[in-house]
Amino acid sequence: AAKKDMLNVCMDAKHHKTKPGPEGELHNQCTPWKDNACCTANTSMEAHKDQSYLYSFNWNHCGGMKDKCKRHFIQDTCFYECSPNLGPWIVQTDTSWRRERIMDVPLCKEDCDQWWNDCQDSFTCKENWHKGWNWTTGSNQCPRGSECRPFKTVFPQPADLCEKLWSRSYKYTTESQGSGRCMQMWFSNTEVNPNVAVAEYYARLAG
Ligand code: FOL
Repeated sequence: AAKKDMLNVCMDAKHHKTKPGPEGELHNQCTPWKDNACCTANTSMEAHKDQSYLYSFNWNHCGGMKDKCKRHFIQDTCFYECSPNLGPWIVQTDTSWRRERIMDVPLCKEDCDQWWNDCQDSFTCKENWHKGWNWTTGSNQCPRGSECRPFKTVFPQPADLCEKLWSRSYKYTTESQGSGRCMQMWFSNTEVNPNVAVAEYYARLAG
């Protein structure tokens, strides 16, 4: 696609707006995207709930996920739902719940490493959280035959977590926050969105 089609866009997925724009207020951890977002204020609220209406996804499928781990999943949800800078990594997909997805978004090392570190005392039964759950109760439960194990056993390295969890939405990188070469899930609401420049860089590379 042409470069201009990659910048400042929203993917065609379950809860995304058709076009990015200001939201005034976004909830808590989604606040950094309030000036230009693909999520609505309501989506940003739901992003902070256990088993929200977004995907009825249960973070606590192997007992309570620790808060310090959960905040990374909330941030991932904010980034996935709100970022208008994912254009260079949007691909078509053939699933019931979305027409487009992201693939191989280069995630900054700190974002992935910290996520992995903070989840070391939480548990899960699956490596890929997109597929293969038991949904008979309405939210995801561990499928028959799977076992709850520590995150470290399921995801031995940070890259295993960031790349395998959402079917390669992310690519692990050794680039640092602020380098202009990787995308940040975490940035302060007082700084300009650092991912704007990163998307421009990768859109230019893609021609
Ligand atoms: N975060 C990021 N970074 N990338 C993503 O792609 C992403 N996706 C979700 C949330 N955060 C994300 C959405 N999560 C199902 C499970 C998880 C989910 C959405 C839907 C689900 O219904 N799974 C079914 C299969 C559905 C199908 O593929 O048709 C299952 O078998 O468990």
